[in-house]
Amino acid sequence: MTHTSPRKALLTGITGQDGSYLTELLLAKGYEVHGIIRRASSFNTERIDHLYKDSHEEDARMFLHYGDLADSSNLRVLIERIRPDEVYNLGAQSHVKVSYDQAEYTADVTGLGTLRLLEAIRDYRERTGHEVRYYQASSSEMFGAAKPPQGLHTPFHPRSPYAVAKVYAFWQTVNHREAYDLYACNGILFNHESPRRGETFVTRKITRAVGRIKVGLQKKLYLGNLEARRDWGHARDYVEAMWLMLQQDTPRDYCIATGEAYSVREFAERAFGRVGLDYRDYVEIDPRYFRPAEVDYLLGDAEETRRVLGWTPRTSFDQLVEEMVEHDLELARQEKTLINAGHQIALRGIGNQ
Ligand code: NDP
Ligand code: GDR
Repeated sequence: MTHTSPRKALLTGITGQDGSYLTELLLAKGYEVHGIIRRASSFNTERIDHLYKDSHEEDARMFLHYGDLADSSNLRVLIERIRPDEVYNLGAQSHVKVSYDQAEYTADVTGLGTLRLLEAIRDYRERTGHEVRYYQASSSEMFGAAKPPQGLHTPFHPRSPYAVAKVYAFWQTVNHREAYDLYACNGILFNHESPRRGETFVTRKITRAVGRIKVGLQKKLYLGNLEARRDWGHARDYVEAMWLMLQQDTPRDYCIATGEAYSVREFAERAFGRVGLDYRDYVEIDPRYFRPAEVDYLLGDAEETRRVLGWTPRTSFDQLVEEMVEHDLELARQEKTLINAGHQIALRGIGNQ
C-alpha cells in the first residue's frame, strides 16, 4: 500500500489493555489513530491519557469518538466519517466469569458487535471502493476444553458465554473474508498480561495484592481455581503481531502464544516470591471465584504464525511477573502515601470476578 497522507486506524476497545499498547505502536509508526469510547459517568480513558492531545493542537494524531458495538448506526457513521485503512476490533465484554452473569449482553457486544462492524465495513467498501483491512480479537478461550497444545487446526470447544460469542465472531470474520473478499484476519491470542491488565483478571489481581500486602494495606488474597494453566505472554509483544497480520499480502488467521504454560498457583508463587513472601501464607480459596465450567489448560502452538509473520514473543514469563510486581508495588506505595495523608482509597472491584 502506498499512502501520501498518514494511514488511518480505527480501534474499538481503545481504552482497554490492548487498545492502549496498540495505539502507542500505531502512533509510533506514523498512523492517525481513531478510537471508539463508551460514554461513562466517570472518565474511563486512564490507559490512554498519556497519549492524548487536544484535537486543536496541530500534532494531535489520536482522536476519540463516542460509540458502542451495540449501536450499528453509530458504527456506520464513524466508518463513513473516518475512512479508516485498518480497523482493529478489540472491544468486547472480555471477562469470562462476568459473561456467565451477563450472557446475553456478552453475546450482543462480543458476538453480534463483530457482525455489526463487519457489515458496516462491507457496506462502506462496496459504496466507496475504499479498501479496509480488519483485525478480529479472537481468543484461545474458543479452544476451551480441547486438549493442549492448541493451534490453528484444533477444533473449538468453548466453555463460557464469552467463548461462544468469540467463536461466533471468529466465523463471521472468516465468512466476510470468503464471501466478500474482505482483508480480514482472526488473531487467536492466548492470554496476555501487563501492568495495564484489568484488576479483576487473575494475574493483575495477584500482583495488585502482592504490592498491597507487602506495604501492609491488605492481609489476604482470595482466589478460585489455582490449578488452571495458561500460556501467558506480554500484551506489548502481542499488539505487534496484530499489526503484522494486517501488513501481509493475503489475509488469514493466526495463533499468538509463547508455547509455555504455568498454573495460577505458579504465577502466585513467583509473584509473592519476588517480594520475599510465601504465597501460602496469604492466598485463600473462595469458591465464589470458581466458574460454572472451567478451561483447565491452554498452551498455544504458534509455530506456523512465527514462521509466516516472523513474530516472536520478547518477554519471558519471569520478566512479565517482575514487571507487573514492580509496577504494583510502586502503586501500593503511592496508595499508602495517600492514605497516610488522610485520603480514602478503595480497592476497585465488586468481589466475584
Ligand atoms: P479489556 O477488557 O482490557 O478491554 C475491553 C475494551 O472493550 C475496553 O476498551 C472496553 O471499554 C471496550 N468495550 C466493552 N464493551 C464495549 C461496547 N459495548 N462497545 C464498545 N467497546 C466496548 O480487554 P483486553 O484489552 O485485554 O482485550 C482486547 C480484546 O482482545 C478483547 O476483545 C478481548 O476479548 C480479546 N482477547 C484478550 C486476551 C487477553 O489475554 N487480554 C486474549 C485473547 C483475546 P471500557 O473501557 O469502556 O470498558
Ligand atoms: P481468562 O483470564 O479467563 O483466561 O480470560 P482470567 O485471568 O480471568 O482467569 C485465568 C484463570 O485463573 C483462574 N482464577 C481466577 N480468575 C479470576 N479472574 N479471578 C480469580 O480470583 C481467580 N482464581 C483463579 C480462572 O478460573 C481461570 O482459569 C482472559 C480474558 O482476557 C479473555 O478476554 C481472553 O480471551 C482470555 O484471557 C484468553
